[in-house]
Amino acid sequence: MFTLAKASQIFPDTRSADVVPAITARFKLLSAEDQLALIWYAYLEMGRTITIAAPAAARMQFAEGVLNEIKAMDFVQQSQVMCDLANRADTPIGRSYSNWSVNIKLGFWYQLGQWMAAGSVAPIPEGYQLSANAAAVLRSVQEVEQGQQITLLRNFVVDMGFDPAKGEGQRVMEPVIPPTPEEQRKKVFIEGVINPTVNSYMDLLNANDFDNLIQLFLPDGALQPPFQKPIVGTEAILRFFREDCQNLRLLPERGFAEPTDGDFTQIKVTGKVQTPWFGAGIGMNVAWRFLLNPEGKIYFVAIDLLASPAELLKFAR
Ligand code: ECH
Ligand code: GLY
Ligand code: GLY
Ligand code: GLY
Repeated sequence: MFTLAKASQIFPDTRSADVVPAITARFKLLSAEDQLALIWYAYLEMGRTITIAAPAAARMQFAEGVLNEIKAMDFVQQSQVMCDLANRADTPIGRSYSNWSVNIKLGFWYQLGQWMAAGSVAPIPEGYQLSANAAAVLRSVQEVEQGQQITLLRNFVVDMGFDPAKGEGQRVMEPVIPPTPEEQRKKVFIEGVINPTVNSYMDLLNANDFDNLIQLFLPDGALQPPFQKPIVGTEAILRFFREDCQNLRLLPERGFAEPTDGDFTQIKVTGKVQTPWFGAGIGMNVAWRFLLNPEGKIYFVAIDLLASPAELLKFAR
């Protein structure tokens, strides 16, 4: 009937933002110096139009030791640490970094960025000249929409450091906050979709209620985040929710459901997602592609970052 490979092909007309992996691949070919300078310029420019929220103390405590170590170094050593991270060199700091959850990594760079701006951590050298390739990659980053820009920045940061266990090691993650109390929860409305599983999925994720959210999935169900491989099975998906999905805001707008093979149902929903880092400042255009079994359990859901806002309205039969 359905395999994971077949499930991932539902709604094949959905166009995701292929520019993101394409630009990421070009970025990876640049020297460490170029990578850091490019991120710095892109980050400064974004900061002119949107505000990034300061990370919570609960998150920063995990990076604090390494941050203090870096702060105590001289500029030459600090630049070396940053280049080593970009080069994915095998260093103690590179190994610590690779064990941190995505949000701790982002918080770490947020702090270094603050210190660079304040002059207490080595800045990008004044008048630094990007190579021609780096300048071209920077232009490409500047040309995509903001939701795609922050996805690129996030990708760049996630890929740094040195991970001997290739993602299989023990993760350092911030504590899981309690779910939103029942009486404070809001319910989404999705035009064109009346499906209790899909609505509960959105409402439970918005409430950080991961223990109930995971109940919506089949034990061998899968969730595929944008530009990633599917995460398969209860344990791995629950870990991902706790580690990477706190305080997201899902704003589904409309959708379309239809029966498919073996009494399964496939449902496509489009709308926006906000990350706690940028709040309402950036709405990423996304699609959710659900495949539900006859009992309404989730066998597969993919989240796609859409190529353009026009994709929000595309529901091909
Ligand atoms: C400086 C220069 C030196 C080098 C570096 C620097 C600092 C860079 C900094 C960058 C900060 C970047 C940030 C990016 C945040 C991006 C967040 C994104 C979130 C996307 C979330 C989505 C969620 C989708 C999902 C849905 C589900 O239904 C299931 C779960 C899930 C400048 C110092 C490096 C500081 C903060 C893109 C799409 C909807 C799949 C999660
Ligand atoms: N529609 C704005 C964005 O996704 O960046
Ligand atoms: N790629 C979206 C996330 O994991 O936050
Ligand atoms: N300040 C960003 C976050 O809490 O995720």
